[in-house]
Amino acid sequence: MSGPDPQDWRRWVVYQIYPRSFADSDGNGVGDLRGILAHVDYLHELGVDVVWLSPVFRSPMDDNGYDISDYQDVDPLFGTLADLDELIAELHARGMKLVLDLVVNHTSDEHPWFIQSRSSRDNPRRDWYWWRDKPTNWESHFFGPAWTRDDTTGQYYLHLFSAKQPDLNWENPEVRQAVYAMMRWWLDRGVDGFRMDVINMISKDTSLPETRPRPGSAYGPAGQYFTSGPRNHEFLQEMYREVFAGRDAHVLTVGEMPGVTIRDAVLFTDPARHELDMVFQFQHVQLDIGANKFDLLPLKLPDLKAAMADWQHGLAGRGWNSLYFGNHDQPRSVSRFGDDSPAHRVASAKTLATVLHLHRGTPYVYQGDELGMANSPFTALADFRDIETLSFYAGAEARGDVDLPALLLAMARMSRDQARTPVQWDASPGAGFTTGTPWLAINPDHTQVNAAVEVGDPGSVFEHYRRLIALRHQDPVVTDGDFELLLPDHPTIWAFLRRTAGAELLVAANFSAEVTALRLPLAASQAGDWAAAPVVLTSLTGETPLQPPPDLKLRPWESVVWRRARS
Ligand code: TEU
Repeated sequence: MSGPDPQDWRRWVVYQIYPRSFADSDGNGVGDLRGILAHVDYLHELGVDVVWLSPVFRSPMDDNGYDISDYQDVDPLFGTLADLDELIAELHARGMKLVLDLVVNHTSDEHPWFIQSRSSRDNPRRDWYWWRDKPTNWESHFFGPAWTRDDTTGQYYLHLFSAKQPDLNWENPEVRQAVYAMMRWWLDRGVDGFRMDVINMISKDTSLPETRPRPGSAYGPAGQYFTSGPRNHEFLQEMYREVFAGRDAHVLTVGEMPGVTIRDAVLFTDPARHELDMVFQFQHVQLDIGANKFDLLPLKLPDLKAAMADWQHGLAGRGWNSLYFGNHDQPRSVSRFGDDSPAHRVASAKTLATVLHLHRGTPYVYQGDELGMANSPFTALADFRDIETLSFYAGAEARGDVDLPALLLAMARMSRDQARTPVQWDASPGAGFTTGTPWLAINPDHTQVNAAVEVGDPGSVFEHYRRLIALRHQDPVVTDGDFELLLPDHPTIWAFLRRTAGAELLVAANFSAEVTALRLPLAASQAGDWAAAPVVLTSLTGETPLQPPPDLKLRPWESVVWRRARS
């Protein structure tokens, strides 16, 4: 089999590092760049092609670095610019690339641009942010009003997130040029791409209309006035021309886009339009969420399969998918979509990875998912650190309209802090993450779930990820194959085909703790051929499937991948 072109970005696998929680080199309880440097061989062994670093820039850390006060320096908490240069060099030396987080919908209120902007109504940078005499009734993503009054001038400024994250005014060409200059500076320094934070919120409806308030509230969500707004495509095309065009190597770009539709995502990712390589869509991570993220709904597997399949078909041949079940804003995927009980955690973590990575698109491995890390047993308010979680709780407490013990239970399932517990390197008290007191408690299960026991153990989640990533690198059908969902309505089986002219993969996964038997709906002409096809990957390492296709009998959380050539 001839392998895919290693220079083709479509075959790359991305690993996300949340630096605060990855590895702490100096014992202050917070992860840092030297901690990452100590683990680059681990990343290389896993086989990932690209590392995406959540923000390491200077920041007051109101939102753990998503509030930036200097885009061109590293926060002392994480290290120095020289450490970052060294990380770029060490990754490059191993054939890996580095993608930075670009957070330019907003800055910190401590960024010099905002300090100048707020200083007087006639400051030259006044118009770099959104100032109005009267606020609208928009709700911020972190709850409460999206406008805050500034005493210096008596006007209000817009912040779609916290009051310490004022929104930049992208209508102003000086703002855009300042952002592009900063991006070029990083690329010239050796960075290979950008993950762009809420980049579909940069173009607002400039008339800033009132929105419909939530029942019982003065404020309401206003997404329709800033999601994929009127000039969003124009701004991204301008960014492409000003920053990416004409560079020697491909600059990898992914836009984080809450609320993006398939129709818009096609426009954002159609290569002919020169905007972005891919977007993070949110459809499949909102299926179990009701009125807000702590209002939990039961998740039905057919809905999850359909959400993923819709994007496969919607972008096929026109754009490109990104694939994720978890990141620093989502709870642990094995706890949310799998089964984190001791009997099924390992098999279900592998099965989730198999299904995700064998869809068409670029897979994102969130730190710790390759170890099968699960949600922590959080019980008290004091267990949480995240601004989104804490401000939701404070609002609920102030209003008195929510059952607080029930809310704590929901927070334990959905809080962003679940993704942010320290990476579990070994069974020692600090989990190999820190010699000090971790900023957020380490999951007590680290005595069993950790890299030291998993690396090299053929049955581990880590080794399964390694095989899965290697499969993508060896077999072009993983990157190139089209996608066909089988059994869309089956409540617990997730099965699909991937197909190129030369080869075909059959993926079948049991998303339940019950042994499940069924016959796959394959055309009669095809069915016989599959019976002889070799297994290329299984979640139950060392076990052979109970039945060859098309008759399947899958053990609890078993997933199997078969491959055959097509003539
Ligand atoms: O998140 C975008 C976003 O919309 C968040 O509200 C996210 O959907 C939510 O946290 C899920 O519960 C990005 C970053 O990923 C996030 O960490 C930042 O807090 C946010 O932007 C502001 O920069």
